[in-house]
Amino acid sequence: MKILKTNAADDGFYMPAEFSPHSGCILIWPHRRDSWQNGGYAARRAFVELIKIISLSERVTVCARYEDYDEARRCLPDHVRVVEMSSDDSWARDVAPTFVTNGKEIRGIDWGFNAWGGLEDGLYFPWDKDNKMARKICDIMDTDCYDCRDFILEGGSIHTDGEGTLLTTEECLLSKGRNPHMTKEEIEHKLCSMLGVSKIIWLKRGIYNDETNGHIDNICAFTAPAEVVLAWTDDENDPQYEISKENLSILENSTDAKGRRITVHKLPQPSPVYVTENDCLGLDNMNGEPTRTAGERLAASYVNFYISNGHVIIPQFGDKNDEKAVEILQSLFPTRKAVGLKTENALLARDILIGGGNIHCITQQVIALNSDH
Ligand code: KQY
Repeated sequence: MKILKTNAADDGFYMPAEFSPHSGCILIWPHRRDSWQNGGYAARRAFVELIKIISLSERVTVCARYEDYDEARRCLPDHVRVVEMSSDDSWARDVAPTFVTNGKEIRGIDWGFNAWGGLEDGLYFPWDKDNKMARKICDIMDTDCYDCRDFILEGGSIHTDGEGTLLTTEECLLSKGRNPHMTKEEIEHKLCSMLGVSKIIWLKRGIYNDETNGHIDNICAFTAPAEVVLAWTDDENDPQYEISKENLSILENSTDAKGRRITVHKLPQPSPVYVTENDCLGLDNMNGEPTRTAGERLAASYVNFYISNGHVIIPQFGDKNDEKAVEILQSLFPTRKAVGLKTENALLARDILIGGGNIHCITQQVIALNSDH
């Protein structure tokens, strides 16, 4: 594996859209007892059910710490690859490399990671093991790796259409805890030069109370070039209403890199999901402080879905809008099967949500070369 100091776009590389073919998917076995309640057992069950679906149509690699390797290996199907790797938590979208291609070769980008805001408003300390994962994963995947550690970025804070357009939020990318020394224009320049995009659509804010400073992957996602889904509520009393309305207006008044207007599909929000006393009892403290408070609103959203080669896998919260979300996404992805993440007696997505994110946040796609398909 070579460590590259050049810019990916100058080398002819770009980031494809998530709905392009994948060669695989990377996840990290959950272990933090202050992120995942009750020792992480419910979260692990959710991860395993998710992995079973993803691995029907693409190769899944799970990184597990030394202490967890045996258990991960025992719980996961034989065809899933388990590799030993240190980590601080389990958010593969944010700590694994962003993969880019020139059509003939795949390379990874190793961004700086500081746990969503470092000492300013980050969510845990230390984060050095997470920060080293992208490079290690490039080694396993046999891809060269761009060294972009001087720029803090998480995979969940960007979405591309693979045709030159990138979606992000100001709340996140302009936050004080990431790259405060850079102007918005400098950040745009960095994204264009590393991801091969030429147009950035800046939404204002992400999902209400999203502790990542409003990652895009919870509020808006491309479903096709010039088509997005946007998390939506009609409830004017919900703080989410103003946020979604403002973003809708931005999207409706934007064109993409190819000059096309954006079609926006509203994806209804689940009713607010709150942390319960019982949830709190199952969580360890972090440095003596609780990580969750009973009554706290979690950043639930159906937009946090994962697109595998064969499926679109959607969080489910036991809500009246669960089926509606699956129906809408099925109509937008006619060549894939839309499925909700649940079993008969468990709301698996809620078990992931307690940790602070959902399906998209715990999965990182490995892109495929066209010749692989
Ligand atoms: O990408 C994400 N949504 C990760 C959130 C991390 C929360 C840590 N408890």
